[in-house]
Amino acid sequence: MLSKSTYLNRRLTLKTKLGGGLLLFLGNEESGMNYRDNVYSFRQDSTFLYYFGIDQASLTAVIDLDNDQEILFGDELTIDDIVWTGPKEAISEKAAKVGVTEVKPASALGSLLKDALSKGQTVHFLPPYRGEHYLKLQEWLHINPAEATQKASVSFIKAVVSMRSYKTEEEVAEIEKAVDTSVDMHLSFMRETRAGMTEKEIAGKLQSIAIGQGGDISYPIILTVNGEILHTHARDLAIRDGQMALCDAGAETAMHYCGDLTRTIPVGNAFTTIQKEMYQIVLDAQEAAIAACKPGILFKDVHKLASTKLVEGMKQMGVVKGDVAEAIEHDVHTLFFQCGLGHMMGLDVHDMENLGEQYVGYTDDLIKGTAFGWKSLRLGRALEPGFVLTVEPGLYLIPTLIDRWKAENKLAQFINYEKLELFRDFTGIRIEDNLLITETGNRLLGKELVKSVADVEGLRG
Ligand SMILES: [Mn+2]
Repeated sequence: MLSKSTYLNRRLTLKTKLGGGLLLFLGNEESGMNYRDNVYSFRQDSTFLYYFGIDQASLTAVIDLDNDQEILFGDELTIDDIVWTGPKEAISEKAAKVGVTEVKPASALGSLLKDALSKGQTVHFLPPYRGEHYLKLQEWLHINPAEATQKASVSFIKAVVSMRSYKTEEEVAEIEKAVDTSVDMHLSFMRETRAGMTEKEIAGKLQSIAIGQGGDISYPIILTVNGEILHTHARDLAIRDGQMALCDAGAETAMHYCGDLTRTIPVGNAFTTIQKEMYQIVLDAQEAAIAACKPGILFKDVHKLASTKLVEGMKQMGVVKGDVAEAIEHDVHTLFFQCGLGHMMGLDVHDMENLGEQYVGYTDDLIKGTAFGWKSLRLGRALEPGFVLTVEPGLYLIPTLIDRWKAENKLAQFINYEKLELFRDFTGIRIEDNLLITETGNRLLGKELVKSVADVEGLRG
């Protein structure tokens, strides 16, 4: 938990951004895996954490702007509960630590909302993403679950985004803690991975590092010798010399600020010649992109810059032909780079993604693209000091996609399909770091994690 004044100030600022009505903050519930009491690891809603800081299930908070009230709803433990859980700090004590003085039982919320609706007060809520959110909105506000997302309050969303997007010093310190743990996970991956291990065996070790340092992983670890499958997870598959292993893994701290790093290594001691050349293309693209990140530049343009570097590299490999700028205008890069260059990062690894990518990564004047490749770019807007984001270019040779484009002879004026065939089973490479936009440029967050070919191979010796 941060200081009481942090939470008081955040709520005060939020209140000045919204004219009136009632703000509803849905906390998260415990969630049963296979029966009610055998639960997934609890994760509180990030916006709830941002304004109320209490990392506990079954809480809801209300800010009544019209009557200047802040109320936390939740039930204190009964003696029956304590038999199983042991004594815990009371909700009222936790509430006091974040500057909330009014705590009511959970059952009092329904009537309060009913009352508000009958008085004609607007109840603002954020887009739901868990089953329980939809049920609560239906019960309390009579919102049809199918319409709940579109009925979410745009002014509330925009107000939250306008605050959570700018990380304060104390948040940056917490994010750097998460990145430092993520670096430790990657150092273990880069030093200890050996042929014959399974993907799961390695991923399991990395998760234990995150838990051992007081938090957990910030998303399921991607650890694979098939880096071209963007969101695959570790399998019971023994890895072999000659392959590359891609690890996309990050930790979150006990306070739930996140890190998100990716490295790609040779399973043996060294990259093959072709792996090395392709790796260098991705690294050059990443370094060019990072160097370009500063206040004022559209991240969409940084994405385009990275795409250009990737296509220039693929031209050197003989796979792309013709004018690179023209090739980019035709989206040739999406054959190798189908996703976005990066995203905001904070209390969520894809920060505020549940609030809507258009509101978080774009603006009223900059609408998110819908074309293949561009639709996966979560962040496009102009960068500002205080933004924390990832920069993660990659080259992904997806056999099914290559076959599809080849069958259609798609953009054949720019692609040497004969040459491309040699890369059909190349797999994929990604390199990802986290940075803070400063007044003059940017700063890499966390301890340095090596990434040059020589340094990576140095750890593999
Ligand atoms: Mn990422």
